[in-house]
Amino acid sequence: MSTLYLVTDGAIAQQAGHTLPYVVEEACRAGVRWVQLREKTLSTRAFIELGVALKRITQDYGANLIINDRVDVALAIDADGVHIGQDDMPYQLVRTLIGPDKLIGLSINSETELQAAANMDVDYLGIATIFPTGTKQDTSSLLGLEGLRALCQQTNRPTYAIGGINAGNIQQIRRAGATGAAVVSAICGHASPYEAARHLSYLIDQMT
Ligand code: TZP
Ligand code: MG
Repeated sequence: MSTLYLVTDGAIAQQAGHTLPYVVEEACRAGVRWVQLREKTLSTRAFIELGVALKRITQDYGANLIINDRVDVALAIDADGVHIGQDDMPYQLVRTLIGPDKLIGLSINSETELQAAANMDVDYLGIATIFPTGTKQDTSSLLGLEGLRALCQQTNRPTYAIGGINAGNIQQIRRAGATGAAVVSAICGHASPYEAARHLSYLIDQMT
């Protein structure tokens, strides 16, 4: 299973001339098995409709569909899990609401946050933010490769790095000890999401 993780951004996809279902289908076709639906501006109704459309695609490929922030949306569409950040619903509440069988990912940016996550039964850690990125405005402080390495050394959980990852640096992410890499613009904003995903997954999975 590829360790490349696609996080969606409808606006970036649209600028590149794509719909999100198209991007997700192309990425899955290229081997991506982790897809996170991350929508900050959609109405709840539109979010659910998009989630249902993406679930049909991810299910066909046996890919995990994770919903960012919105536990209610994840429950409504029977997604595979939820991704939460430090300001979102606390882990224990999310787990109670979605049950033991669903996946939960948690974003962390520091050793303190890593330690706090130690007694949570999270399925993976998102490690943010690695490199400068134009995709998210309110990013946590930049960790760089050394910061990523330090955090990865202190946990046995699967770790997915995010922030400014592209074909030029994705191999360094694995060299620093992360399980995988999560990308937004490198796939959503590419003229060919299929080619981008295929190349990125080739580069990162070559390192495993
Ligand atoms: N969290 C930290 S950085 C980021 C998120 C969602 C955006 C990463 O986007 P890109 O385009 O892969 O740099
Ligand atoms: Mg969040």
